[in-house]
Amino acid sequence: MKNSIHVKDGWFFEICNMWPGMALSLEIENILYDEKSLFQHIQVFETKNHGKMLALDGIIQLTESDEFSYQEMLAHIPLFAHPRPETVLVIGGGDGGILREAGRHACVKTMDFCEIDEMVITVSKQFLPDLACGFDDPRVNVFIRDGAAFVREKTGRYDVIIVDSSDPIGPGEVLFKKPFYESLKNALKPGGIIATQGESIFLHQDCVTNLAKITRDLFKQQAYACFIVPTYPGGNIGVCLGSLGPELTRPAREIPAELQSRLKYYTPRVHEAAFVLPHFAQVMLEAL
Ligand code: SPM
Repeated sequence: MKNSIHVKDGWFFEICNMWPGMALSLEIENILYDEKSLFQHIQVFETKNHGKMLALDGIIQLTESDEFSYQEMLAHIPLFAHPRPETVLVIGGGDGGILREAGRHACVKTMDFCEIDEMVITVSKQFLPDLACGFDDPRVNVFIRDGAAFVREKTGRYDVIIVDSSDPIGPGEVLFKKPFYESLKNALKPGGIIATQGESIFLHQDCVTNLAKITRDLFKQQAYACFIVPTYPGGNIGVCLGSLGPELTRPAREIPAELQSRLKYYTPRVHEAAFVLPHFAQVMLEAL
């Protein structure tokens, strides 16, 4: 299943079989970058109203207007659920946004970062410096490798692992399968937490239930949180979490006032609220 790239009359159309019968369109002013890497088609657009936009294989990964929501929630939910995260692994997310957020935690000592496509990092450093600043953190160690293979070799190494994947089409597909989750669990220290890009509870119910089943089988605690990202289809996306110990649905630590003042989406109350799901989703996940 491949996406096709649609740009017509000054508009970018995101059209994908994963959300059939609908398209997400943004008005664009310029194409800043348009090349194929070994793995995928990478494009950066200047949009009319949403700042710069990064698309991979025709799917919007982020826009400057609302990227804060995704990066903050995928990073701060697991990091604040952990009482003292020191060793962190980030898989995927070559734009650097998750590293930027994880680096805001003073207790974090090292951040290993594994991305399969080096060109995404290079392009982000050139066009998206407000995200790629995440790579400037001296605690970051970059590995250009297949994330599934990388994590398979690690045992008992990380307090928190965050998987910022694209959708399960193309290079991201393996990151939605059980063997990958088994490796993630094995790579955690006792009491560790994983958080993975969990797709939309409205648009991808098979995917969300599959991730919930996998994490329920493997982890002591499992939960799904969802939040708003206007420039993803349906305007929402989720994070699937698994924990070897800590409660996931509320922060284990207080957020320093200085850090809170720099965030735009995450607060301790938003953390808790993100796990309160609409009734249909609650029924769907409890029925597993
Ligand atoms: N750091 C930003 C990278 C974004 N990774 C996730 C992108 C998901 C895009 N598709 C969303 C589809 C939601 N149904």
